[in-house]
Amino acid sequence: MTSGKISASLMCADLLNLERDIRRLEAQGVEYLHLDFMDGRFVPNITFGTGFVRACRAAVRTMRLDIHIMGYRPEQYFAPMELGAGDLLSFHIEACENQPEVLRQIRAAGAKPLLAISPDTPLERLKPLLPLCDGVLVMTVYPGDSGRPLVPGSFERLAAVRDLLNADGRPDLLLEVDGCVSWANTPHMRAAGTDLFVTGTSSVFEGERNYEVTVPRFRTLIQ
Ligand code: S6P
Ligand code: MG
Repeated sequence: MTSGKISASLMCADLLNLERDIRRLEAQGVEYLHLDFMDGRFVPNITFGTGFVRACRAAVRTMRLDIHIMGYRPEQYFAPMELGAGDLLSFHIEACENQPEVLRQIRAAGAKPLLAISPDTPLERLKPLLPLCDGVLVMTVYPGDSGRPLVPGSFERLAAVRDLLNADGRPDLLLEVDGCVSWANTPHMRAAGTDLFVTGTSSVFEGERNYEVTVPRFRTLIQ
């Protein structure tokens, strides 16, 4: 198994000093910048708009964007976000009606499509879509905000998704975990076969956000 990768959740950074934080995360070799796009309906919260996503794409030098849309009709945002090559784009299967077509649109834009799944959604719903996607983002908290508690049974759920991918002959698909990826939870998530870890207030961004210490410490957990 290759080493796990880090996706740093921007909503957990210093919101008044985002460019500085982006540079500091890149200096630590963080691979992805996780952008939580919310529509105020699928989840009550609002974070930022499509123009902000474009600004982040222009700002990153070594990180790739890992865009997580928590909103209905995700496809309406692809063009204004200027979705493009190198981006990861996950959308919730609970918030989208024509999933095969939306997956196709993401791929046509040059991005990698991932299926996001909320904690109470049956995993069987992923099955018919696996041949069309590049991975699965498993929410291990209820979506909508940072700092939420882990949903019980999440380690087993991650392992079940990994089994599903393997059984489908797709061990190459990316397994991403999002929610309470804490110091204590991460080794269990890694053992369940997770590749990509969305880090937030419970690890890399905790306390004073001392990325020079927290990122290398996190890295030791996902080798
Ligand atoms: C939640 C969002 C996440 C959070 C992340 C925060 O709706 O999708 O990406 O930003 O989970 O991490 P933590 O460590 O505060 O739970
Ligand atoms: Mg997220």
